[in-house]
Parts: sequence; C-alpha cells; structure tokens
Amino acid sequence: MRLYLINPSNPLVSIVRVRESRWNRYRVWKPLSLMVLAGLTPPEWEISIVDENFGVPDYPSMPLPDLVGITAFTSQACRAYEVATHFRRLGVPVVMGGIHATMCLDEAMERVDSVVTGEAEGIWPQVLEDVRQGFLKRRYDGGLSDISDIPAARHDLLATGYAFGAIQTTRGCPLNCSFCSVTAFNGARYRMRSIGDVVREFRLIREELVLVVDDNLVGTRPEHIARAKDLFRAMAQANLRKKWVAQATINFADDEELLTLAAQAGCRGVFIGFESPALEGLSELGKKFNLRKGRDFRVSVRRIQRHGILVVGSFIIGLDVDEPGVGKQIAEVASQYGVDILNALFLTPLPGTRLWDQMKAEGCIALDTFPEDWKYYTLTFPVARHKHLSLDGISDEMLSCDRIFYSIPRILRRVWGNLWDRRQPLISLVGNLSYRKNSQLSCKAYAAFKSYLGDRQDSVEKL
Ligand code: B12
Ligand code: SF4
Repeated sequence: MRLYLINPSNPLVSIVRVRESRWNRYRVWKPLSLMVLAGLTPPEWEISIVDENFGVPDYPSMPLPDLVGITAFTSQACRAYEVATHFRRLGVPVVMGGIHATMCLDEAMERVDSVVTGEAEGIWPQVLEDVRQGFLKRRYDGGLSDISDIPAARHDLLATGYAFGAIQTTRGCPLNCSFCSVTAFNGARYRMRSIGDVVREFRLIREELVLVVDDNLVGTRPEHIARAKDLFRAMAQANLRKKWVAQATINFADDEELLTLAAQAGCRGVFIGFESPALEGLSELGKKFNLRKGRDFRVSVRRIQRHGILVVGSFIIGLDVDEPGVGKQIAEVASQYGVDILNALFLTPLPGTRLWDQMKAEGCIALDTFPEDWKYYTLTFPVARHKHLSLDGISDEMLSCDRIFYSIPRILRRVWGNLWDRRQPLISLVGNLSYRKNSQLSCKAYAAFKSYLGDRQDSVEKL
C-alpha cells in the first residue's frame, strides 16, 4: 500500500521563497505533523512525504498511491484543495487533517473524501485500516491525544534540504490569547511528553540545528518549569550535541537556573510574543500574562541573552489601540527591549479563534471569499478592517516598522553586539538579513495584493 503525505505550498508565504531570498534557505521548516503521521503508520504502508515548499513535484509522473493524506494551516487550504482535486480525479482517496480542516470542517468535507479533526494519534491507524478494507468514513475525530501516544516522528523521511530538524515536547496552552488557535485546537491543559521519549527522539534527528515546535516550552506553572528543568538536565546529560531554538512566554527570563540549564542543553534562540507595546493592547489580546510581576521587558530580554540565547520578539499590528505611527513605535520599542530579531505580523482573524468570532460579529473580516482568500491568511497581509488604520495605512505601518528595525546601521549594531557577547552572531546575521529581504518582498507583494483588491472594489471601499 502506497501513501503520500503532502504539505501544500503557498507561494505567498515569504519564508519559503528561497529563490527570491537565499537567506530563507535556513528558514524552511519541516512539516512535523506529517512526520508524526508517518510514525503512526504501520510498516505495510510505503510512505512518501512531499513538502511542496521545496518545489511542487510532477505528480502525474509519480506512481499512483492508494491514499493521499494532506495537512494544511489555513494559509495552505487553497492549495490543499487543488492537490486533493488532482488525486480525486484519478480515483485516489484523499484524507485531510490538521488545524484548518478541523476549524473549517464543512468546507473541507466538500473538497476531500474524508476529514480527520483534532490530533491524529488515537485515530490514524483506524483510518488506514478502513482504507485497506475499502470503508473509508467521511469523518473521524481524534480529539486530544494521550500525550504518551505521540510516537517518535519519522526523521529518516525528509532527510535533506532543511537547516533545522523538528521535535515537539508539549502540547496545549492555558492562556487562550484572542488571536491564537492553539488553546482551541490543542486544549488548555499543558500536556508534557515523557523526558525519556523526548531525549530518545532527539537522538533520531540528523540535523545539528533543531526547532522545538512547542508553543511554550517552559509552560506557565511551577510544575511546568520544574519539568522543563528536568528535561534540560536530561538533554545535557545525554550529550545530544544539538543546538535548538524554541518558543516560550516571557517568564522564561524569570529563573536563572532554568536559563542556565536551557543553555547547557543547547538552547540558542527563543521566540517570544511581546505582541503590543501598549498595556491596552495586551489587555485587548487577552495576554495580560506579559504584564505580571511589573515586568521590565528590557531586563528580561537581557537576562535571557546573557546565557548566549538570541531573542526573537513578535509584535502584532492592527489592534484597536493601534493608531498611525504604530509601526515606528513597535520598531523603537523592540530596539529598546533589545531583541535580536523582530517579527511583526498583522492582526489576523484565524478560524476557530475568539478574534474570528468577534471580528465576524462586527463585520470586520474584509477578505472573506473562501476558500480562495485563505491564501492571504499568512499574517503578512492585512485581511481585516482595523479601527484606526486603513489598508494603505496598515501596510505602510508594517513597512515602516521593518524599514526602521532592519536598516543596515541597526542590523550592523545588533550583529556587532552579538559578536561582542558571543551570542550566535551568525544566526543573528542570517535572521536579520532574511527579515530585511522579506520586507522588501512584502513591499512588492502589497502592490500585487492591492491590485487584487482593486479588482474587488467592494473590499477596497470597506477596508
Ligand atoms: C511549527 C509551526 C510553524 C512552522 C511550520 C512548520 C511546518 N511546515 O509544519 C512555521 C514557522 C513555518 C510556521 C509558519 C506559519 N504558521 Co505556524 N505553527 C507552528 C506550530 C507552533 C507547531 C506546528 C507543529 O509542528 N505541531 C506539531 C504537530 C505534530 O501537530 P499538528 O501540526 O497539529 O499535527 C497534528 C494534527 O493536527 C493532525 N494532523 C495534521 N495534519 C494532518 C494531516 C492528516 C492527513 C491527518 C489525518 C492528521 C493531521 O495530526 C498531527 C498529530 O496529532 C503551530 C502551533 C501548534 N501547536 O500546532 C503554529 C500554527 C500552526 N501556525 C500558525 C500560523 C498562523 C502560521 C503562519 C500562517 C503565520 C506565521 N507567520 O507564523 C505561517 C504559515 C506557514 C504556511 N506554510 O502557510 C497557526 C495556524 C492557525 C491556522 N488556522 O492556520 C498555528 C496553529 C499557531 C497559532 N498561533 O494559532 N508555523
Ligand atoms: S499566543 Fe502563545 S501564549 Fe497565547 S494562547 Fe497562543 S500559544 Fe498560548
């Protein structure tokens, strides 16, 4: 039995445009979902993982599979349906799973043979068995998996071409920020894989650099932090020789022992959501967690950096509190905090989030011809109506934010600081240049986007 697991491309996602920016070569990440599915698949299936981000293969020249499994974030949905149509025309059954199919079940069910909602661990073997028997059902629900059921991902498939390997050690987040789909999809309970499983899986990864995809590697409660410390101790003891980057909340900075252990275990970079320079902005997003303990972000960032760990700071543009000038304000605040790399994104209503419900109720979702418009839900295009910022205004804010933060003098100053502190100067340089280049690509992309909207006059007027 032959199985294709496909990660659809979206050419509008800047970090996969390797041809236009060679710096992106280091930022094409592995589709871990498909590697985990492969890990759940019995040996009688011959599996190929296709990541269209590395080029769309010539499907007609490939042997016909018995089953196609497609994953998709919302931004990939359009392409997912194109791929599904291709295989269904050939009589191959297509199963779709992942966040988009879960949040937009009816839409997906109209376009594929079967949809798997939720996490797949508890249900995928059943789906495969049903295919073998010729009784594929229209819908399966995996719900939330038992964390101990997560198998080691198949790191042997998809071996080449990526700078980073990928692994997941926890699922779920209790914070439920308004714009984020993680709590809705993976639940509010923070579920932690066993340390033994994680260390064993780390050994299977061939790349020296690894992305730990957890939404918050250290968690928010004392028992989560204690587990993170144990994990880091075990990783250091196992002498894995990996350098890894992860996502965490700002409380990562609050515990010197945690930082020391993380660095000893190979942590070289952390992605932190600061989200808004304004207190009202954080309240609006439901991210009051950032405000606890009367935090001084500059001190927190510096404390992390002293351990040789880069800080990537993420901010959102388009909140109700954001007025003209917010782009410059974010660039300046991020510089004051001292982050090494800034990731600014548009506030985007993703299906299944609280923000989606709110914006839909208020009639603020501007790009709503679905599924075609999903391809713009990359967080790098303005797809909604914002309180104080027009379409032109908000894209100008984004460009001015990037232009200021990624000016050559500022990049040089930061990378010089990285060199001086011996804090990953190379990764910092590549990251800064990749963001700078992508901002230039965005400038062109906005022009094309505006002409797309121009053809849909109604949207322009409403925006
Ligand atoms: C790593 C990651 C990335 C990596 C992607 C690597 C990759 N190619 O997969 C990078 C950094 C590139 C990335 C980019 C983006 N990301 Co991202 N990302 C994540 C993150 C943190 C982890 C994903 C992961 O690997 N999880 C581990 C795997 C094992 O879990 P899983 O993907 O959910 O898969 C399980 C199930 O969903 C299911 N399943 C999945 N696919 C399939 C397919 C079949 C056939 C079946 C049966 C089951 C199944 O089975 C799996 C095992 O249980 C998630 C948050 C999260 N917790 O998932 C956000 C997340 C997926 N990203 C998100 C977003 C918005 C983006 C971006 C649009 C914006 C951005 N700038 O970050 C871009 C878009 C990229 C694109 N190509 O279009 C949103 C997506 C929401 C949505 N509705 O689409 C999430 C949920 C975060 C959030 N804040 O809400 N991301
Ligand atoms: S943005 Fe981060 S902290 Fe907020 S709900 Fe999502 S994963 Fe949790």
